[in-house]
Formats: sequence, C-alpha cells, structure tokens
Amino acid sequence: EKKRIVESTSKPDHAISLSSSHPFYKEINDAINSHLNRLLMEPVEEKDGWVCIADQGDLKVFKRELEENGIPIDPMKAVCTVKGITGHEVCQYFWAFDTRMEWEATLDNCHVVEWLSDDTFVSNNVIKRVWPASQRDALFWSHIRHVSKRNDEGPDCWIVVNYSCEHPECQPVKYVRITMNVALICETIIEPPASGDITRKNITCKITYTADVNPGGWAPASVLRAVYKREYPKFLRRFTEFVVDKTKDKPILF
Ligand code: 18C
Repeated sequence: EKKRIVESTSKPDHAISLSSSHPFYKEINDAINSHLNRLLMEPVEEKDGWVCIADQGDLKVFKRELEENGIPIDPMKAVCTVKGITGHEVCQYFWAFDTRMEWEATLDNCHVVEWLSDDTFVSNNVIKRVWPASQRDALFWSHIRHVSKRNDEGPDCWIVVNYSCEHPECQPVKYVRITMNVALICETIIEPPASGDITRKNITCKITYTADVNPGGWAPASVLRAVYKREYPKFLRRFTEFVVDKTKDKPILF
C-alpha cells in the first residue's frame, strides 16, 4: 500500500516496489523495456538522420531534427564515458531528488509531488524561462532500476527513466507543460588490477542518455536548437563531474 507524502524532499517510509495494481505499473515497465531494447538495437552513431552536435571525445551528443505541427521535438541521444564512477552511482545521483538542484542548471525550482515506492516518485520541474518563449514546467515519474544480464550478450546495467505523467495535485495551470521521455542507462567496466583491491582507478562508466522532449507549445525552433546544442553537453559534463566529486572519498557503490 503506497503512502502519500506531499512536498517532501527526503525519502519517506513507503513501499519497497510499486504494486502491480498501481496505474503507472505497466507504463513504467513498458518504458524501461523499450529503452533497454532501443539501447541494444540502435548503436548511438551518425546514421539514419542522426547528426552529431557535440564531439568532445569522451562525450558525444546527437540529435535528429523532427517537427510536429511546426513545433521542434528533436530527439537527443548522448554517450559519455567517465572514469572513477560506477553505473549504480551515476543512476543513483541522476534519480536522487534531494541533490537535483546541485547539478541542474536550467531549473528555477523543483518539488516532489508524490512518492510511489522506494524506487519511484513523481516530481515537478520548473524550467528557467527562455526569452521570448513562455516559461515551461514538467511533471514526471522517475524510476530507478538495476537490470541484470538477460543473456551472455546482454548488459548488466542501471537505468533511470523520467517520463511525463499527470497528477491531480499538480495541474498545468501556471506554465506551458513540456512532455518528455528521458532515460539514462549505465554500464560499469572494471579492469581489475594485477594485484590488490579494485579502486576507482580501475572503473569506468559508460553512459547512454536519451531525451525525447516536446516543448508543449510554440517555441522558436532556432532558439530552441541553439539552447539544446549548448545545454545538453553542459548538463552531461556538469552532472558527471558532480558524481565524481560526490563519490571520490566514498566506498565504491557497485
Ligand atoms: O535529464 C535531465 N534532467 C532530468 C532531471 O531534472 C529530467 C529533465 C528533463 C528536462 C529536459 C528538457 C527541457 C526542455 C525544455 C524546453 C524549454 C523550451 C524553452 C523554449 C526555448 C525557446 O529528465 C537533464 C536535462 C538537461 C536539459 C538540457 C536542455 C535544457 C534546455 C532548457 C531550456 C532552459 C535553458 C535556460 C538556460 C539558462 C541557463 C542559465
């Protein structure tokens, strides 16, 4: 049985995992599976309309230009390799609500609307306004999961999905509501030392990030595309540096 806590910033007492009778249960499992399948089926590279908009070696961002009724909804994909952190750590910090404002540079504020279980909550992000467009917000469930190897080829990974939803306690009355389907998927590569324990020097995290965002109403395409081109690489750099910094003196969370 879920317990409802409004405006909470820390994890309250709630069910360990989401009940199969919860209205979001199927949607969450479907979204996780479709992201994992997509990751296995489609390598992140420049083909089929995908173009690289940032190449910094260890960090690459791709987009595919797409419009719906004149509104740009370009899907974004990024790959990033970072030494010294695990996929579990990266996903834990991407999902954790209490530290979101420490790495999110494009938000005015955010709050938890409802905790659904130990691994899932609904939150509201209010995004900084970009002139001349109206201010936006987003309402989404956020779910974290460890996925064990499905077979010999399949990856062992951690995944977080942030997926737009509705909630009676957070109606879209004040801002234009964006909708999104965002996933962060991480694999950990371990190169064991010849002798001794595994340290942070022996681990590398391979991150795949995908974002399908609909800005929810008119937005000037050229401004939006320029903001994305600047902000997505910045977000990945800033966020992964944040995780490196937060974990450097902590035991490795495998
Ligand atoms: O995935 C990220 N964060 C998650 C946790 O918060 C979550 C959020 C995803 C929202 C993603 C997209 C927002 C798009 C907003 C469109 C706004 C339209 C404005 C009209 C412009 C003409 O999953 C990390 C997300 C990293 C997002 C990078 C792109 C964000 C663009 C936001 C625009 C606001 C920029 C303000 C810049 C001011 C900087 C000082």
